Amino acid sequence: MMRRLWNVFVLLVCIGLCAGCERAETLITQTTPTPTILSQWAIAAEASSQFGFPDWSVTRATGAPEVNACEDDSRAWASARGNGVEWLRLTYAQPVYTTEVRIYQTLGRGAIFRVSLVDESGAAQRVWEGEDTDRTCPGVLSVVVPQTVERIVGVHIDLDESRTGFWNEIDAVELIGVR
Ligand SMILES: [Ca+2]
Repeated sequence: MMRRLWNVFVLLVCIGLCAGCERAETLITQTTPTPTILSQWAIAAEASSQFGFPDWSVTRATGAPEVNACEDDSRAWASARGNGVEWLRLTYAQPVYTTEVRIYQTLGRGAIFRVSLVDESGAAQRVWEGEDTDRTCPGVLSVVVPQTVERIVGVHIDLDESRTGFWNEIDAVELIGVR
């Protein structure tokens, strides 16, 4: 009798342990994954004009920064005329809920007057407008935004080079966001 009771007790303990294991496993699978912050460089670009090709062309604004000086350098994008309204649009491989854009400038800083984010439908939304008063060169214009609702795949930059009367060369544009 005692032995049978003991066997029943052991069986109940095993069932309890297994149920506990199952619950623990369920809890683990329900844990929300940590959001991945992704920093990326443009894979393609187009612009209103370019000074040359391949030097100073739009492709020079793709990829990571290459110029570590304030100078006229063919590894950065430059417009054809350097004295009027221009635009530069970058495309990225991974759509992200964007939190920041960083524009790496290597010459003639001060012409950028508007920055917009392009979502997967192609719609552009303005996130910054004004005057880039920081003259640090080479330098980065950082535009921090509340995390976007739409996933972003592009950055559109508007410049007015009549503000500075000179070429505003852009070496790279970094897009930061949550995947
Ligand atoms: Ca470059």
